[in-house]
Amino acid sequence: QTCILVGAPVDSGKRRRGCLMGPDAYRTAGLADALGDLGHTVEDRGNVRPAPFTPQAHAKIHAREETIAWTEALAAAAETSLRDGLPIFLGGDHSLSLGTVLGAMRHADAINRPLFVLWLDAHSDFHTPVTTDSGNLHGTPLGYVTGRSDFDGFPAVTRPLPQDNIAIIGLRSVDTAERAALQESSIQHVDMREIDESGIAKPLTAFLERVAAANGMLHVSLDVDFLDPAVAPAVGTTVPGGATIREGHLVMEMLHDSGLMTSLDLVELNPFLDERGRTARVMVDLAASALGRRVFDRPTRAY
Ligand code: DIR
Ligand code: MN
Ligand code: MN
Ligand code: MN
Repeated sequence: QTCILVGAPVDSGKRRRGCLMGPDAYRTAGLADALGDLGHTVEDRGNVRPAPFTPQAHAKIHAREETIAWTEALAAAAETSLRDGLPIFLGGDHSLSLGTVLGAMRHADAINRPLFVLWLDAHSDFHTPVTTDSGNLHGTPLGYVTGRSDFDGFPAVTRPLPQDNIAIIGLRSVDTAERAALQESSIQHVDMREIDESGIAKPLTAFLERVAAANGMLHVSLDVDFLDPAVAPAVGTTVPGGATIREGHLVMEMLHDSGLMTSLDLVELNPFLDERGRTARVMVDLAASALGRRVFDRPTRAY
């Protein structure tokens, strides 16, 4: 495959700074070589930059205009790179996914295929600018792409992503307003209890079967805090009780076996909080598993 690395040093989606260093941390940790060693062609397109914007003061929402500018720039970058290969977006905080998922939706529309989204995260990121408590837009991408209201000033979501096409796995920090909205929605929402009770492969298999049955494209958004902070500490919003390294690799290997993944976000890495690039290296290893790294060969899974 052709893997296209797209740097997205977005740092506007929350108040704690440092995610802007993420793309270079992944480069330093050897992402391109890891994918090249697996036989892929790797093309690093450098970092995306937002168009100039005029910051305005808001009582509630942090850095709204900057995040709008990033959304426009990244939607365009995602749409373009999806035509040429499998883009891997090097974040950057999770507000970058307002843009990458929007771009993936446009691309899927253009080639007449449905888009599915797998969200690996401790949080559900299903807020709107009205329901958010924190005012941090990194908590809103799934609200945005599903067409929830009040995203004034952002690019219009003309054909919202159907809730049925989304799975969120790893949940353990869901705000009150999100909880109500999620439980009423048809988004597949898998919390840590379900993972503990049934294992992570079961809900993932159910989702991948739905993607395959619809001949869908699959955008995967991997938030560092999906993982337990004991193994992935370099993120501003750690929540104890997360996925293990083994669960992370199982998910990534299953994604590769399925042959379904068409784009990938690596988000929320804050190298400023890390020790010796440890979390960046974990994320690079997970990305490698998603692109085919194996201990031993396994048969491809036919869905
Ligand atoms: C929280 C944090 N729900 C918010 N969201 C995070 O600010 O709305 N998402 N960290 O990954
Ligand atoms: Mn997130
Ligand atoms: Mn999160
Ligand atoms: Mn429910």
